Amino acid sequence: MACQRGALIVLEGVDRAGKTTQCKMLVQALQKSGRPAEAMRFPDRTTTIGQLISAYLEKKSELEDHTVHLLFSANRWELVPTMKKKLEQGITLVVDRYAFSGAAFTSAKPGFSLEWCMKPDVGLPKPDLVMFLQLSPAEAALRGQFGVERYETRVFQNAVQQKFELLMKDSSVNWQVIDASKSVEEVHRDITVHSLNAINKAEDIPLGQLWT
Ligand code: ADP
Ligand code: 2DT
Repeated sequence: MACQRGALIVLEGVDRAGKTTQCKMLVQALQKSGRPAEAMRFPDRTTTIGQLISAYLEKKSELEDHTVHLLFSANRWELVPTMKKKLEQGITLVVDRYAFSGAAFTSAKPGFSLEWCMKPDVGLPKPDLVMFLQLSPAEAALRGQFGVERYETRVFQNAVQQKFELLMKDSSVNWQVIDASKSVEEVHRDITVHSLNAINKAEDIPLGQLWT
């Protein structure tokens, strides 16, 4: 008998919203409750393409803006066969950033339309659930300083937040806004409720294609 597929669950949000913390907690909680689950993150810096992206983010190399945008997208596409295989095996994937970060970050740069930025990711596996961890810049500031990587400035992060807000207007994607200012445990509870819902629904419907 074919096993029911796993769900594709994505966490998005600005810097320090708690994405990494919550992805880890969600995967652990799902595994503990007997549901196969694995964490993924984009960019995946372990691949050859990912290493080019990582050097760019660490400011060890320069890449033309269109070029790096397409590399971020290629980094997702190169993982698609693995993702599909795992989902088909019934494994739920909990993904830290996806195409939404891709479109939001590049379109926050001058001269890039959101529409152009979305194009290379059209047709990727469509998440069953995208949770946007909402946190104000003031609250993010309480969680520590910005890091030293590219994009980690207040002005740029504010521009990115505005682009995320545009992306969230798209009702073809199952967006859920999570109040990320609550305690780690409270946020985890909210995220778990939405995730269990998505996992149950995903069992009965085929995996979709993003932005088609
Ligand atoms: P992101 O991956 O979104 O950048 P992290 O999960 O790395 O965020 O969290 C950023 C910082 O904020 C870490 O020091 C983490 O311990 C802390 N943090 C995460 N969630 C919360 C929360 N709900 N309340 C307070 N601090 C948090
Ligand atoms: P972290 O590894 O700390 O999440 O930082 N980004 C990410 C893009 O510009 N485009 C993308 O497609 C993705 C997935 C967001 C990664 C940085 O790279 C940005 C922050």
